[in-house]
Amino acid sequence: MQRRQFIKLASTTTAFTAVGGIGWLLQSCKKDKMDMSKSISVIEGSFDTAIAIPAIVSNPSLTAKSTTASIIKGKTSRVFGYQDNILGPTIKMMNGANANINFQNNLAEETNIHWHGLLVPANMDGHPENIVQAGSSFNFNYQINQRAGTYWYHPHPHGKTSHQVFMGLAGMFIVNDIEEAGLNLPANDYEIPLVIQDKRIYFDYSLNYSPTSDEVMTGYLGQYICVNGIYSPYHKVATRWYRVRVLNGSTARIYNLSLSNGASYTVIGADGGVLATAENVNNLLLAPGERADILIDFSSYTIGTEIFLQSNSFNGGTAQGNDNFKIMKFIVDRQETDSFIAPSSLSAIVPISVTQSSYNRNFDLKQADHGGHSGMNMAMQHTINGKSFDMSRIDFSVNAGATEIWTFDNSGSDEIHPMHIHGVQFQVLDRTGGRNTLIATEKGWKDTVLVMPQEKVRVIMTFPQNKGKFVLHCHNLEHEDSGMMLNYEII
Ligand SMILES: [Cu+2]
Repeated sequence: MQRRQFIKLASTTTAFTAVGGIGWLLQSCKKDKMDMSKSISVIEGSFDTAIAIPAIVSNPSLTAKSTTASIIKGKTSRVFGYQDNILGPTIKMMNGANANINFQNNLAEETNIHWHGLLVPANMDGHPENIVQAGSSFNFNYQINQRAGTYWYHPHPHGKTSHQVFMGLAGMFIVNDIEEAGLNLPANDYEIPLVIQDKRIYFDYSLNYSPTSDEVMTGYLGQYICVNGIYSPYHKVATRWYRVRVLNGSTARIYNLSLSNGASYTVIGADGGVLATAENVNNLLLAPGERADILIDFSSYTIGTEIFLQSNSFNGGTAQGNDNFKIMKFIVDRQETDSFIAPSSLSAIVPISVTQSSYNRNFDLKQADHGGHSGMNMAMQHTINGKSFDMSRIDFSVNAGATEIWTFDNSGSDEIHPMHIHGVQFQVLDRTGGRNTLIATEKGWKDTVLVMPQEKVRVIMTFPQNKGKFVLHCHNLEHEDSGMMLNYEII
Protein backbone atom coordinates (compact mmCIF):
# COMPACT_ATOMS: atom_id res chain seq x y z
CA MET A 1 0.00 0.00 0.00
CA GLN A 2 1.26 3.40 -0.84
CA ARG A 3 1.73 6.08 1.74
CA ARG A 4 -0.84 8.43 0.29
CA GLN A 5 -3.56 5.80 0.38
CA PHE A 6 -2.51 4.74 3.80
CA ILE A 7 -2.89 8.23 5.15
CA LYS A 8 -6.31 8.53 3.55
CA LEU A 9 -7.37 5.36 5.28
CA ALA A 10 -5.67 6.02 8.57
CA SER A 11 -7.21 9.44 8.91
CA THR A 12 -10.61 7.80 9.05
CA THR A 13 -9.73 5.72 12.09
CA THR A 14 -9.99 6.99 15.63
CA ALA A 15 -6.74 5.25 16.54
CA PHE A 16 -4.85 7.62 14.30
CA THR A 17 -5.99 10.78 16.05
CA ALA A 18 -6.29 9.33 19.55
CA VAL A 19 -2.84 7.88 19.82
CA GLY A 20 -1.23 10.03 17.22
CA GLY A 21 0.91 9.17 14.30
CA ILE A 22 1.30 6.89 11.41
CA GLY A 23 4.37 5.26 12.88
CA TRP A 24 2.44 3.95 15.80
CA LEU A 25 -0.38 2.68 13.70
CA LEU A 26 1.92 0.97 11.23
CA GLN A 27 3.81 -0.71 14.02
CA SER A 28 0.75 -1.83 15.88
CA CYS A 29 -0.85 -3.09 12.72
CA LYS A 30 2.18 -5.10 11.77
CA LYS A 31 2.16 -6.67 15.18
CA ASP A 32 -1.52 -7.51 15.22
CA LYS A 33 -1.86 -8.20 11.50
CA MET A 34 -4.77 -5.85 11.88
CA ASP A 35 -7.13 -5.57 9.00
CA MET A 36 -6.71 -2.48 6.85
CA SER A 37 -10.20 -1.34 7.53
CA LYS A 38 -13.32 -2.31 9.37
CA SER A 39 -15.48 -1.09 6.55
CA ILE A 40 -15.07 -2.62 3.14
CA SER A 41 -15.11 0.54 1.05
CA VAL A 42 -13.03 0.24 -2.07
CA ILE A 43 -9.66 2.01 -1.89
CA GLU A 44 -8.78 3.53 -5.25
CA GLY A 45 -5.11 3.54 -6.14
CA SER A 46 -3.18 5.76 -8.50
CA PHE A 47 -3.43 3.55 -11.60
CA ASP A 48 0.30 3.71 -12.18
CA THR A 49 1.07 0.02 -12.68
CA ALA A 50 1.01 -1.51 -16.15
CA ILE A 51 -1.51 -4.28 -16.48
CA ALA A 52 -0.21 -7.84 -16.76
CA ILE A 53 -1.49 -9.92 -19.65
CA PRO A 54 -1.29 -13.63 -18.80
CA ALA A 55 0.63 -15.87 -21.21
CA ILE A 56 -1.53 -17.60 -23.82
CA VAL A 57 -0.95 -21.35 -23.99
CA SER A 58 -2.61 -24.54 -25.16
CA ASN A 59 -2.37 -27.72 -23.11
CA PRO A 60 -0.16 -26.33 -20.35
CA SER A 61 1.08 -28.25 -17.36
CA LEU A 62 -0.49 -26.55 -14.37
CA THR A 63 0.92 -26.66 -10.86
CA ALA A 64 -1.10 -25.25 -8.00
CA LYS A 65 1.36 -23.79 -5.53
CA SER A 66 1.96 -21.24 -2.86
CA THR A 67 4.09 -18.50 -4.39
CA THR A 68 4.54 -14.74 -4.36
CA ALA A 69 3.18 -11.93 -6.49
CA SER A 70 3.32 -8.17 -6.62
CA ILE A 71 -0.34 -7.24 -6.35
CA ILE A 72 0.36 -3.79 -4.97
CA LYS A 73 3.16 -1.95 -6.78
CA GLY A 74 6.57 -2.55 -5.22
CA LYS A 75 5.23 -4.92 -2.59
CA THR A 76 5.24 -8.68 -2.33
CA SER A 77 2.32 -10.83 -1.22
CA ARG A 78 2.13 -14.55 -0.66
CA VAL A 79 -0.52 -15.95 -2.97
CA PHE A 80 -1.62 -19.15 -4.68
CA GLY A 81 -1.10 -19.57 -8.39
CA TYR A 82 -1.02 -22.07 -11.23
CA GLN A 83 2.36 -20.56 -12.12
CA ASP A 84 5.12 -18.65 -10.30
CA ASN A 85 2.71 -15.78 -9.87
CA ILE A 86 -0.91 -15.20 -8.93
CA LEU A 87 -3.56 -16.73 -11.28
CA GLY A 88 -2.74 -18.99 -14.22
CA PRO A 89 -2.05 -18.68 -17.93
CA THR A 90 -4.83 -18.07 -20.44
CA ILE A 91 -5.55 -21.41 -22.08
CA LYS A 92 -6.62 -20.98 -25.70
CA MET A 93 -7.75 -23.90 -27.85
CA MET A 94 -9.89 -24.65 -30.90
CA ASN A 95 -13.21 -26.38 -30.65
CA GLY A 96 -12.62 -30.06 -31.41
CA ALA A 97 -9.09 -30.07 -30.01
CA ASN A 98 -8.06 -32.51 -27.31
CA ALA A 99 -7.29 -30.96 -23.95
CA ASN A 100 -4.52 -32.91 -22.23
CA ILE A 101 -3.51 -30.98 -19.15
CA ASN A 102 -1.24 -32.39 -16.48
CA PHE A 103 -2.08 -30.97 -13.10
CA GLN A 104 0.21 -31.13 -10.09
CA ASN A 105 -1.00 -30.09 -6.64
CA ASN A 106 1.93 -28.59 -4.75
CA LEU A 107 -0.29 -26.88 -2.21
CA ALA A 108 -0.32 -28.12 1.39
CA GLU A 109 -4.03 -28.91 0.99
CA GLU A 110 -6.38 -30.71 -1.37
CA THR A 111 -7.65 -29.01 -4.49
CA ASN A 112 -8.83 -29.82 -8.02
CA ILE A 113 -9.76 -27.97 -11.21
CA HIS A 114 -13.22 -27.19 -12.52
CA TRP A 115 -13.45 -26.07 -16.16
CA HIS A 116 -16.16 -23.49 -15.72
CA GLY A 117 -18.51 -23.48 -18.71
CA LEU A 118 -16.82 -26.33 -20.58
CA LEU A 119 -18.93 -29.39 -21.38
CA VAL A 120 -16.60 -32.13 -20.19
CA PRO A 121 -17.17 -35.70 -18.94
CA ALA A 122 -18.29 -35.89 -15.31
CA ASN A 123 -14.99 -37.35 -14.12
CA MET A 124 -13.08 -34.42 -15.69
CA ASP A 125 -15.33 -31.65 -14.34
CA GLY A 126 -13.66 -31.13 -10.98
CA HIS A 127 -16.61 -32.38 -8.97
CA PRO A 128 -15.82 -31.72 -5.28
CA GLU A 129 -15.66 -35.49 -4.85
CA ASN A 130 -12.79 -35.74 -7.33
CA ILE A 131 -10.00 -34.31 -5.27
CA VAL A 132 -6.28 -34.08 -5.97
CA GLN A 133 -4.52 -34.52 -2.65
CA ALA A 134 -1.56 -32.37 -1.61
CA GLY A 135 1.51 -33.61 -3.49
CA SER A 136 -0.54 -35.58 -6.02
CA SER A 137 -1.24 -35.08 -9.69
CA PHE A 138 -4.03 -35.69 -12.17
CA ASN A 139 -4.24 -35.73 -15.95
CA PHE A 140 -7.23 -33.83 -17.29
CA ASN A 141 -8.03 -35.24 -20.70
CA TYR A 142 -11.13 -34.33 -22.68
CA GLN A 143 -12.18 -33.17 -26.11
CA ILE A 144 -13.40 -29.61 -26.47
CA ASN A 145 -16.88 -29.90 -27.90
CA GLN A 146 -18.67 -26.56 -27.91
CA ARG A 147 -18.78 -23.16 -29.54
CA ALA A 148 -16.17 -20.45 -29.11
CA GLY A 149 -16.40 -18.55 -25.85
CA THR A 150 -14.69 -17.16 -22.77
CA TYR A 151 -14.59 -19.91 -20.20
CA TRP A 152 -12.38 -20.23 -17.13
CA TYR A 153 -10.83 -22.64 -14.66
CA HIS A 154 -10.63 -22.62 -10.88
CA PRO A 155 -10.58 -25.04 -7.90
CA HIS A 156 -13.71 -26.73 -6.58
CA PRO A 157 -12.95 -28.62 -3.32
CA HIS A 158 -15.96 -28.33 -1.07
CA GLY A 159 -15.54 -25.78 1.70
CA LYS A 160 -12.21 -24.55 0.27
CA THR A 161 -13.17 -23.12 -3.11
CA SER A 162 -13.61 -19.55 -1.95
CA HIS A 163 -10.32 -19.37 -0.08
CA GLN A 164 -8.35 -20.92 -2.94
CA VAL A 165 -9.89 -18.69 -5.61
CA PHE A 166 -9.37 -15.65 -3.39
CA MET A 167 -5.72 -16.61 -2.91
CA GLY A 168 -5.24 -16.61 -6.66
CA LEU A 169 -6.19 -19.90 -8.29
CA ALA A 170 -8.05 -18.97 -11.48
CA GLY A 171 -7.41 -18.52 -15.18
CA MET A 172 -9.22 -17.93 -18.46
CA PHE A 173 -9.94 -20.71 -20.95
CA ILE A 174 -10.72 -19.33 -24.39
CA VAL A 175 -12.25 -21.59 -27.01
CA ASN A 176 -12.05 -20.49 -30.64
CA ASP A 177 -13.94 -21.82 -33.63
CA ILE A 178 -14.28 -21.13 -37.34
CA GLU A 179 -17.62 -19.34 -37.05
CA GLU A 180 -16.28 -16.78 -34.59
CA ALA A 181 -13.04 -16.37 -36.53
CA GLY A 182 -15.20 -15.29 -39.48
CA LEU A 183 -16.25 -12.20 -37.55
CA ASN A 184 -12.68 -10.86 -37.71
CA LEU A 185 -12.94 -9.40 -34.23
CA PRO A 186 -9.97 -7.45 -32.86
CA ALA A 187 -7.26 -9.97 -31.96
CA ASN A 188 -3.74 -10.33 -30.57
CA ASP A 189 -2.68 -7.02 -28.95
CA TYR A 190 -6.20 -5.71 -29.45
CA GLU A 191 -7.88 -8.54 -27.55
CA ILE A 192 -7.48 -8.02 -23.82
CA PRO A 193 -8.42 -10.49 -21.09
CA LEU A 194 -9.47 -8.87 -17.81
CA VAL A 195 -9.87 -11.03 -14.70
CA ILE A 196 -11.46 -8.70 -12.16
CA GLN A 197 -11.20 -9.65 -8.49
CA ASP A 198 -11.36 -7.85 -5.18
CA LYS A 199 -8.87 -8.64 -2.43
CA ARG A 200 -8.72 -7.83 1.24
CA ILE A 201 -5.13 -7.26 2.24
CA TYR A 202 -3.42 -6.82 5.60
CA PHE A 203 -0.94 -4.04 6.40
CA ASP A 204 1.92 -6.47 5.82
CA TYR A 205 0.53 -7.11 2.31
CA SER A 206 -0.56 -10.65 3.05
CA LEU A 207 -3.95 -11.63 1.70
CA ASN A 208 -6.67 -11.75 4.29
CA TYR A 209 -9.41 -14.31 3.75
CA SER A 210 -11.31 -14.40 7.03
CA PRO A 211 -15.05 -13.90 6.52
CA THR A 212 -17.13 -13.38 9.62
CA SER A 213 -20.42 -15.21 9.85
CA ASP A 214 -22.14 -12.05 8.62
CA GLU A 215 -19.80 -11.92 5.64
CA VAL A 216 -20.61 -15.51 4.81
CA MET A 217 -24.17 -14.24 4.36
CA THR A 218 -23.45 -11.01 2.51
CA GLY A 219 -20.36 -12.21 0.66
CA TYR A 220 -16.74 -11.38 1.46
CA LEU A 221 -15.67 -8.11 -0.16
CA GLY A 222 -12.17 -6.71 -0.54
CA GLN A 223 -11.07 -3.08 -0.74
CA TYR A 224 -8.43 -3.65 -3.42
CA ILE A 225 -9.83 -4.11 -6.91
CA CYS A 226 -7.35 -6.10 -9.00
CA VAL A 227 -7.20 -6.84 -12.70
CA ASN A 228 -5.18 -9.88 -13.76
CA GLY A 229 -3.72 -9.93 -10.27
CA ILE A 230 -2.58 -6.28 -10.27
CA TYR A 231 -4.13 -3.59 -8.08
CA SER A 232 -5.06 -0.31 -9.76
CA PRO A 233 -3.52 -0.92 -13.20
CA TYR A 234 -3.45 0.98 -16.48
CA HIS A 235 -3.24 -0.18 -20.06
CA LYS A 236 -2.11 1.85 -23.07
CA VAL A 237 -4.34 1.62 -26.10
CA ALA A 238 -4.37 2.91 -29.68
CA THR A 239 -7.11 4.89 -31.40
CA ARG A 240 -9.05 1.85 -32.63
CA TRP A 241 -11.41 -0.92 -31.60
CA TYR A 242 -10.51 -3.35 -28.85
CA ARG A 243 -12.09 -6.62 -27.82
CA VAL A 244 -12.14 -6.97 -24.05
CA ARG A 245 -13.02 -10.28 -22.44
CA VAL A 246 -14.06 -9.64 -18.85
CA LEU A 247 -14.28 -12.36 -16.21
CA ASN A 248 -15.59 -11.62 -12.75
CA GLY A 249 -13.38 -13.93 -10.71
CA SER A 250 -14.32 -12.38 -7.38
CA THR A 251 -15.77 -14.52 -4.63
CA ALA A 252 -18.81 -12.29 -4.05
CA ARG A 253 -18.46 -8.80 -5.51
CA ILE A 254 -20.64 -7.73 -8.44
CA TYR A 255 -19.43 -5.04 -10.85
CA ASN A 256 -21.65 -2.65 -12.77
CA LEU A 257 -19.21 -2.04 -15.61
CA SER A 258 -19.15 1.34 -17.29
CA LEU A 259 -16.70 3.82 -18.81
CA SER A 260 -15.85 6.93 -16.83
CA ASN A 261 -16.70 9.28 -19.71
CA GLY A 262 -20.17 7.77 -20.00
CA ALA A 263 -19.49 6.37 -23.46
CA SER A 264 -21.35 3.29 -24.53
CA TYR A 265 -19.60 0.06 -25.45
CA THR A 266 -20.75 -2.96 -27.38
CA VAL A 267 -21.61 -6.27 -25.74
CA ILE A 268 -20.91 -9.07 -28.23
CA GLY A 269 -20.76 -12.13 -26.01
CA ALA A 270 -21.53 -13.78 -22.71
CA ASP A 271 -20.53 -16.93 -20.84
CA GLY A 272 -21.08 -19.30 -23.77
CA GLY A 273 -19.80 -17.21 -26.67
CA VAL A 274 -21.03 -14.50 -28.99
CA LEU A 275 -24.60 -13.26 -28.93
CA ALA A 276 -27.00 -13.31 -31.88
CA THR A 277 -26.76 -9.53 -32.13
CA ALA A 278 -24.46 -6.96 -30.61
CA GLU A 279 -25.96 -4.57 -28.08
CA ASN A 280 -24.67 -1.13 -27.08
CA VAL A 281 -24.87 -0.41 -23.37
CA ASN A 282 -23.65 2.18 -20.88
CA ASN A 283 -23.42 -0.25 -18.02
CA LEU A 284 -23.58 -3.97 -17.45
CA LEU A 285 -23.86 -6.03 -14.27
CA LEU A 286 -21.30 -8.82 -14.05
CA ALA A 287 -21.68 -11.26 -11.16
CA PRO A 288 -19.06 -13.71 -9.83
CA GLY A 289 -18.46 -16.45 -12.38
CA GLU A 290 -19.96 -14.52 -15.30
CA ARG A 291 -18.09 -13.31 -18.39
CA ALA A 292 -18.77 -10.45 -20.78
CA ASP A 293 -17.20 -10.09 -24.21
CA ILE A 294 -17.23 -6.43 -25.17
CA LEU A 295 -15.93 -4.11 -27.86
CA ILE A 296 -14.65 -0.65 -26.97
CA ASP A 297 -14.07 1.97 -29.65
CA PHE A 298 -11.18 4.29 -28.76
CA SER A 299 -10.94 5.75 -32.29
CA SER A 300 -12.42 9.17 -31.58
CA TYR A 301 -10.16 10.07 -28.65
CA THR A 302 -7.18 12.36 -28.79
CA ILE A 303 -3.78 11.11 -27.70
CA GLY A 304 -3.41 11.41 -23.95
CA THR A 305 -7.06 10.77 -23.15
CA GLU A 306 -7.58 8.72 -20.01
CA ILE A 307 -10.71 6.64 -19.60
CA PHE A 308 -11.44 4.45 -16.63
CA LEU A 309 -13.29 1.18 -16.56
CA GLN A 310 -15.34 1.61 -13.42
CA SER A 311 -18.16 0.08 -11.45
CA ASN A 312 -21.25 2.22 -10.88
CA SER A 313 -23.58 1.82 -7.94
CA PHE A 314 -26.53 -0.50 -8.40
CA ASN A 315 -29.42 -1.90 -6.44
CA GLY A 316 -27.90 -4.93 -4.73
CA GLY A 317 -30.24 -5.22 -1.80
CA THR A 318 -28.60 -4.81 1.58
CA ALA A 319 -25.39 -6.62 0.68
CA GLN A 320 -23.59 -4.42 -1.86
CA GLY A 321 -23.93 -1.98 -4.73
CA ASN A 322 -23.69 1.33 -2.88
CA ASP A 323 -20.32 2.50 -4.12
CA ASN A 324 -18.84 3.78 -7.36
CA PHE A 325 -15.21 3.00 -7.96
CA LYS A 326 -12.62 2.89 -10.71
CA ILE A 327 -11.22 -0.49 -11.72
CA MET A 328 -8.50 0.31 -14.27
CA LYS A 329 -7.34 3.07 -16.58
CA PHE A 330 -7.06 3.07 -20.36
CA ILE A 331 -4.58 5.60 -21.69
CA VAL A 332 -4.96 6.43 -25.39
CA ASP A 333 -1.30 6.83 -26.31
CA ARG A 334 -0.95 6.34 -30.05
CA GLN A 335 -2.65 6.92 -33.35
CA GLU A 336 -3.66 3.85 -35.33
CA THR A 337 -6.38 3.33 -37.84
CA ASP A 338 -8.35 0.16 -38.34
CA SER A 339 -11.05 -0.74 -40.81
CA PHE A 340 -13.01 -2.76 -38.29
CA ILE A 341 -16.74 -2.24 -38.23
CA ALA A 342 -18.55 -3.84 -35.32
CA PRO A 343 -20.97 -6.32 -36.87
CA SER A 344 -24.51 -6.05 -35.54
CA SER A 345 -25.35 -9.63 -36.50
CA LEU A 346 -22.94 -12.08 -34.87
CA SER A 347 -24.32 -15.59 -34.84
CA ALA A 348 -27.44 -17.64 -35.35
CA ILE A 349 -28.66 -18.58 -31.89
CA VAL A 350 -31.82 -20.64 -32.04
CA PRO A 351 -33.95 -20.06 -28.96
CA ILE A 352 -34.93 -23.31 -27.24
CA SER A 353 -38.71 -23.42 -27.26
CA VAL A 354 -40.50 -23.89 -23.95
CA THR A 355 -42.61 -26.53 -25.70
CA GLN A 356 -39.50 -28.71 -25.93
CA SER A 357 -39.21 -28.88 -22.16
CA SER A 358 -40.17 -32.18 -20.61
CA TYR A 359 -39.76 -31.11 -16.99
CA ASN A 360 -39.93 -27.98 -14.84
CA ARG A 361 -37.91 -27.77 -11.65
CA ASN A 362 -38.06 -25.12 -8.99
CA PHE A 363 -35.07 -24.13 -6.84
CA ASP A 364 -35.92 -22.17 -3.72
CA LEU A 365 -32.94 -20.01 -2.78
CA LYS A 366 -34.17 -18.76 0.58
CA GLN A 367 -31.45 -19.02 3.18
CA ALA A 368 -31.94 -21.44 6.03
CA ASP A 369 -32.85 -20.06 9.42
CA HIS A 370 -29.47 -19.50 10.97
CA GLY A 371 -30.26 -19.32 14.61
CA GLY A 372 -32.56 -16.34 14.94
CA HIS A 373 -31.46 -13.22 16.74
CA SER A 374 -28.39 -14.52 18.47
CA GLY A 375 -27.22 -15.99 15.20
CA MET A 376 -23.71 -14.52 15.24
CA ASN A 377 -22.21 -17.65 16.70
CA MET A 378 -24.31 -20.10 14.78
CA ALA A 379 -22.97 -21.92 11.75
CA MET A 380 -24.23 -20.15 8.66
CA GLN A 381 -25.86 -22.39 6.16
CA HIS A 382 -27.06 -21.64 2.68
CA THR A 383 -29.50 -24.02 1.12
CA ILE A 384 -31.28 -24.83 -2.12
CA ASN A 385 -34.79 -26.19 -1.60
CA GLY A 386 -33.95 -26.34 2.08
CA LYS A 387 -31.03 -28.70 1.48
CA SER A 388 -27.38 -28.15 2.27
CA PHE A 389 -24.75 -29.82 0.07
CA ASP A 390 -24.13 -33.50 0.68
CA MET A 391 -21.29 -34.90 -1.42
CA SER A 392 -22.76 -38.38 -1.68
CA ARG A 393 -26.45 -37.52 -2.08
CA ILE A 394 -27.80 -37.31 -5.64
CA ASP A 395 -30.50 -34.67 -5.39
CA PHE A 396 -32.17 -35.43 -8.72
CA SER A 397 -31.41 -36.80 -12.14
CA VAL A 398 -32.05 -35.60 -15.67
CA ASN A 399 -32.03 -37.49 -18.95
CA ALA A 400 -29.20 -36.93 -21.41
CA GLY A 401 -30.72 -35.17 -24.40
CA ALA A 402 -33.74 -33.97 -22.44
CA THR A 403 -34.76 -30.32 -22.26
CA GLU A 404 -35.82 -28.85 -18.93
CA ILE A 405 -36.84 -25.48 -17.51
CA TRP A 406 -35.35 -24.57 -14.14
CA THR A 407 -36.65 -21.69 -12.03
CA PHE A 408 -34.36 -20.05 -9.49
CA ASP A 409 -36.70 -18.49 -6.95
CA ASN A 410 -35.13 -15.78 -4.81
CA SER A 411 -38.39 -14.09 -3.86
CA GLY A 412 -38.59 -13.39 -0.18
CA SER A 413 -34.81 -13.22 0.18
CA ASP A 414 -32.50 -10.24 0.53
CA GLU A 415 -29.37 -12.07 -0.60
CA ILE A 416 -27.72 -12.11 -4.01
CA HIS A 417 -27.23 -15.46 -5.74
CA PRO A 418 -25.39 -15.91 -9.06
CA MET A 419 -26.48 -19.45 -9.89
CA HIS A 420 -24.13 -21.71 -11.87
CA ILE A 421 -24.95 -25.06 -13.44
CA HIS A 422 -22.12 -27.45 -14.33
CA GLY A 423 -22.18 -29.66 -17.38
CA VAL A 424 -24.51 -27.61 -19.57
CA GLN A 425 -25.02 -24.22 -21.22
CA PHE A 426 -28.49 -22.70 -20.85
CA GLN A 427 -30.61 -19.86 -22.21
CA VAL A 428 -32.34 -17.42 -19.90
CA LEU A 429 -36.09 -17.36 -20.56
CA ASP A 430 -37.22 -14.56 -18.30
CA ARG A 431 -36.88 -12.74 -15.01
CA THR A 432 -39.90 -11.78 -12.92
CA GLY A 433 -39.74 -9.57 -9.88
CA GLY A 434 -36.80 -7.30 -9.09
CA ARG A 435 -35.30 -5.99 -12.33
CA ASN A 436 -38.05 -7.71 -14.37
CA THR A 437 -35.92 -7.77 -17.50
CA LEU A 438 -32.96 -9.46 -19.16
CA ILE A 439 -29.68 -7.67 -19.75
CA ALA A 440 -27.51 -7.90 -22.89
CA THR A 441 -25.39 -10.85 -21.73
CA GLU A 442 -28.51 -12.82 -20.82
CA LYS A 443 -29.59 -12.98 -24.45
CA GLY A 444 -26.89 -15.52 -25.29
CA TRP A 445 -25.66 -18.87 -23.96
CA LYS A 446 -25.00 -18.82 -20.24
CA ASP A 447 -23.77 -21.06 -17.44
CA THR A 448 -24.18 -18.56 -14.60
CA VAL A 449 -27.11 -16.22 -14.03
CA LEU A 450 -27.54 -13.50 -11.44
CA VAL A 451 -30.64 -13.83 -9.27
CA MET A 452 -31.11 -10.65 -7.26
CA PRO A 453 -33.34 -10.34 -4.18
CA GLN A 454 -37.04 -10.70 -5.04
CA GLU A 455 -36.30 -12.20 -8.45
CA LYS A 456 -37.38 -15.41 -10.13
CA VAL A 457 -35.27 -16.38 -13.12
CA ARG A 458 -36.19 -19.18 -15.53
CA VAL A 459 -33.55 -20.93 -17.63
CA ILE A 460 -33.96 -23.61 -20.32
CA MET A 461 -31.38 -26.15 -21.42
CA THR A 462 -30.85 -29.44 -23.20
CA PHE A 463 -28.52 -31.78 -21.36
CA PRO A 464 -25.56 -33.21 -23.29
CA GLN A 465 -24.56 -36.88 -23.39
CA ASN A 466 -21.91 -36.54 -20.66
CA LYS A 467 -23.49 -38.91 -18.16
CA GLY A 468 -22.62 -38.73 -14.51
CA LYS A 469 -22.67 -36.53 -11.47
CA PHE A 470 -22.50 -32.72 -11.72
CA VAL A 471 -23.28 -29.88 -9.34
CA LEU A 472 -25.30 -26.71 -9.46
CA HIS A 473 -24.50 -24.03 -6.95
CA CYS A 474 -24.39 -20.39 -6.04
CA HIS A 475 -21.23 -18.72 -7.38
CA ASN A 476 -21.07 -16.41 -4.42
CA LEU A 477 -18.27 -18.64 -3.22
CA GLU A 478 -18.97 -17.98 0.46
CA HIS A 479 -22.50 -19.26 -0.14
CA GLU A 480 -21.24 -22.24 -2.11
CA ASP A 481 -18.74 -23.24 0.57
CA SER A 482 -21.41 -22.93 3.25
CA GLY A 483 -23.60 -25.49 1.50
CA MET A 484 -25.49 -23.75 -1.31
CA MET A 485 -24.90 -26.56 -3.81
CA LEU A 486 -26.73 -29.67 -5.02
CA ASN A 487 -25.74 -32.77 -6.98
CA TYR A 488 -27.58 -33.74 -10.10
CA GLU A 489 -26.91 -36.72 -12.33
CA ILE A 490 -27.23 -36.91 -16.09
CA ILE A 491 -28.50 -40.45 -16.83
CU1 LIG B 1 -25.73 -17.28 -3.11
